[in-house]
Amino acid sequence: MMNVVHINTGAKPKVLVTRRWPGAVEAQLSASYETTLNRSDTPLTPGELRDALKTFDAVLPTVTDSLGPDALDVAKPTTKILSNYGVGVSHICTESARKLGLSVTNTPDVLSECTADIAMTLMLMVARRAGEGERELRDGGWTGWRPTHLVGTKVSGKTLGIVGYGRIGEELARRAHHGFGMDVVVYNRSTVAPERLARNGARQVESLDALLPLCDFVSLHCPGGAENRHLINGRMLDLMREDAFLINTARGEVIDEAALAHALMFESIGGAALDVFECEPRINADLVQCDNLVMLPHLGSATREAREAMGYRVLDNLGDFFEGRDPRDRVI
Ligand code: 8YV
Repeated sequence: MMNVVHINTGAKPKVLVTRRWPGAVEAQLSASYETTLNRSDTPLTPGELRDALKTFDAVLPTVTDSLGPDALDVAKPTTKILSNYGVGVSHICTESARKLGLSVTNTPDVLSECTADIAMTLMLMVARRAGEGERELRDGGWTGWRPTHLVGTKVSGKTLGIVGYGRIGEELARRAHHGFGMDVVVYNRSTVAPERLARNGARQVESLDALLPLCDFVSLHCPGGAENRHLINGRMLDLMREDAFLINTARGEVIDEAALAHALMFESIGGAALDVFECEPRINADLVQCDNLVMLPHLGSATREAREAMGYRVLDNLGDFFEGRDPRDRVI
């Protein structure tokens, strides 16, 4: 059960923050609105979310609040805006939100660099076998240097395929091309402006089928949700080179995890590195067995800087909304 603390009273809009946020942002929210904080930091149940929609003018959810048709099944909501903390909004059912007349905003831009940094971290970790090395060392199994020990794959100068050339994809391209001399190939559902590609020496190909066989590394930066569910399935994994690596910092559902576990176990690809999972925080038991897999617990935006900036971006959106302007990051 959520342990809530009410702060302030008066005619200010009533705002619910569903998880703990950085202290400075919670303080600012409490100063600006009649704010309810979730001190227990446990995710809300669908029932609690429905109650919240009948009580608060604004609900500030995160990826751990599943706002599907069930949680959004409220006849006459008091809530007018879901101001999401995070850029991805695939946990919010667009159709139900539209039906209820809810505005929905997200927090783009401010986490792009940090998420691209994590994608680069994962590329390096999986190619250079950093996870395996750390496990060996901590387990007391390191017997010392030798020429054949934990030999990995060179990253610099290789070909990187980016699936989804939005802000995060472009930031990764910048790092990979200018920092690591990588050749960047892009698959994106719409045509990317030539100058955006040129900045990172990138070229766009027409399909995922065309992209995958070209790449030493494939990094996913497309939205999650129904439209991209299992975009990377067994057939797509078969199109990857047998020494190529798959990186996912987007959303877990973009990859068919059972197919990935199969590809990793049979070494039909070189390895994978995941920051996001299909059923977070539960991890597919087969994946855990795979040594050629690096896993992080959804850390893409987990820096002090990004997490504060995400909070202030929510404050910007709320300010716009309650002062009668169109929120800068409106997605619905
Ligand atoms: C967030 C993310 O930390 O912004 C996103 O979409 O995946 C992460 O960076 C998390 O989703 C907060 O809702």
